[in-house]
Amino acid sequence: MKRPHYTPPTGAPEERAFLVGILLPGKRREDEENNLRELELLARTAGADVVGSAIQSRTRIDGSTFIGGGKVEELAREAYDHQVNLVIFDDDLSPAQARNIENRLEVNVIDRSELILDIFARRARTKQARIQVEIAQLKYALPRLRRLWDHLSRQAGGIGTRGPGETQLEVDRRRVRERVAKLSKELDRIDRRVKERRKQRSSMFNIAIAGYTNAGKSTLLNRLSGSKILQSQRLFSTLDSTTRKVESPSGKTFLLTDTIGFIRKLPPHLVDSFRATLRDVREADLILHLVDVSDERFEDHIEVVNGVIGEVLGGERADEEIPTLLVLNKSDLIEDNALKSLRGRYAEAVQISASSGDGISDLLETVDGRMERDIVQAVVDVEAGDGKAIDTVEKIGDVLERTVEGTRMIFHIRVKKRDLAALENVGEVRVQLV
Ligand SMILES: Nc1nc2c(ncn2[C@@H]2O[C@H](COP(=O)(O)OP(=O)(O)OP(=O)(O)O)[C@@H](O)[C@H]2O)c(=O)[nH]1
Ligand SMILES: [Mg+2]
Repeated sequence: MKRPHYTPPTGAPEERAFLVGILLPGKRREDEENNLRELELLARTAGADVVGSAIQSRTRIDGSTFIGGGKVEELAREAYDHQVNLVIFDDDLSPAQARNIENRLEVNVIDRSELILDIFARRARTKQARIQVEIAQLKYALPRLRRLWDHLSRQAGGIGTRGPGETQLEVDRRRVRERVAKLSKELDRIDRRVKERRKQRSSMFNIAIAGYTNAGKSTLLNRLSGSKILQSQRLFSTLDSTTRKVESPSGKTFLLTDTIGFIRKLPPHLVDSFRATLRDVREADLILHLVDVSDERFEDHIEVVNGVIGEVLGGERADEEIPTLLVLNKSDLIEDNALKSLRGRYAEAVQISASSGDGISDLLETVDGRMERDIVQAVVDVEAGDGKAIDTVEKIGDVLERTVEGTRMIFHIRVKKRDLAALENVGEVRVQLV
């Protein structure tokens, strides 16, 4: 049950894909064309050969076939003419819609979510990433099991292979649910181990790089930390978080984390199961929101990223806004005039080129300033015998000096403002800002 639908033939000739977008009233054709370009990039990343595409204008979405019966006929002709073996819709299809279209076209039909899931499945390297992807895939497949059976019967062909009865489907559904439960438990275990390791860095200033896929996040982390994480033109090169220690110009150290990229219509199951990986974003003291300004749609990308960050924060820290610094990347690819106008529009943002190194010192200085604003020095006065309180102080604060006065222990610490409250909650502690 690993990859229930759309398993590309390994080593076989490439898949020949045809892309379909839909244009509803009030939407701009230009935007849909851009969406299809991005879909093409995704399809290529998944190893398919894109041989054609079409944008269908519709006044409304058809419940049973999404684009309407007539258009499905047209599509069937196109698919035949182009010798296509895969049709990819830019919008999400319901299980029934996908099934109906497939039955007519007699080739596999997938939507953007399924394609993204497939790419994630190919890219996942670590155990954690693989489990996260598999959970998302299974949850996606659950309401679509009947369609999977249709695929199988189509391949087998003939009478008597018409697919399962309800009982068989029920058994399958139960198996999928059991597998999800088992994987979730395993993920929790990994997650707890990671959490343990992370505890040690809670007193450090944590910065997460977030951004649209391909914005240059890994390139920036490499530039700032001298690491060599894979940076590539393909989408979703990074599926695991990497954290590195970086020193600012004034000598303050912070932890910088590069994590998965976001994209328009990132399947919700995926965001959900990548919660552990995205913890770095959720628990950051500062988010560097990296934007590829050489992409003509970068403003849409900013919106998408803000949306996903909102989802990631949902629940925890929902009412708290994590300080964010907008970083305009790939400035080497645009004209001076355009740069100037960007500077006017995003006065607070920093312009950089992660690949050439331009603007990096500005960025570090700005980060330095943000840390300065967020970190305070405090004197904490604790009962010397209160082991728990002392533990907490040492964990939360960066201890500069420790002295004993009678029965009291006095700490001079640097501490994040948002951790002050936690300090005041343990035992007999007196905190005084200096
Ligand atoms: N010209 C130019 N190219 C850049 C710059 N920063 C990154 N790139 C290129 O952009 C592509 C994507 O960079 P990555 O660092 O892999 O992007 P990412 O945000 O980590 O992407 P994912 O991990 O796939 O989400 C690579 O080909 C980089 O060489 C830049 O400042 N200027
Ligand atoms: Mg990356």
